[in-house]
Amino acid sequence: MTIEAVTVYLGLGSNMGDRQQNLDRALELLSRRLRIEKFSSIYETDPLGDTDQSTFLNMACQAYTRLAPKDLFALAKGIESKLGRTGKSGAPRPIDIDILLYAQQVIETPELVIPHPKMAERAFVLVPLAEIAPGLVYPANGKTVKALLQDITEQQGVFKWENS
Ligand code: PH2
Ligand code: MG
Ligand code: MG
Repeated sequence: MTIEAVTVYLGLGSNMGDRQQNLDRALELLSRRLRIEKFSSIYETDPLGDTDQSTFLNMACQAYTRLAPKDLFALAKGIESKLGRTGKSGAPRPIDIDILLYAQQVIETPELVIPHPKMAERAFVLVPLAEIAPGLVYPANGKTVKALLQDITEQQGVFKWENS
């Protein structure tokens, strides 16, 4: 099904193997199917949730696509598998590709929830996202990404990665 092209935001993270190369390869594979318009710097971030794992490299990108949400999700999962991701959702991973926002749509299906349910509380998502889209509006509460970031008191653990 062809649908109208939309702007989407993706969050990428890696904490296994050659993390920077994993991000580069994921972007390269994404760019075969999406028009990547902007990407943030890379940040090294302390693990959130299960803190007993290696530090992450995280970044965000803005893309333009005609893929429907479920097809974009399938693309992201396919690239995760291609780059060697296995195991449970919280486990260390060569690459995690999360759909943060799909236009201003709110989608809640058993497989896929957009906006990403935890994005508003995670500095490792908001810091890179604010770099490329500070004025972007979070549909749930009408706040901008910049405002969401200011709401987070805990911004430690996110450092600009020297190589980026
Ligand atoms: N992803 C998680 C859980 N915790 N912590 C950091 N720093 N970066 C992540 O990408 C991350 C995390 C689940 O996807
Ligand atoms: Mg994910
Ligand atoms: Mg994730």
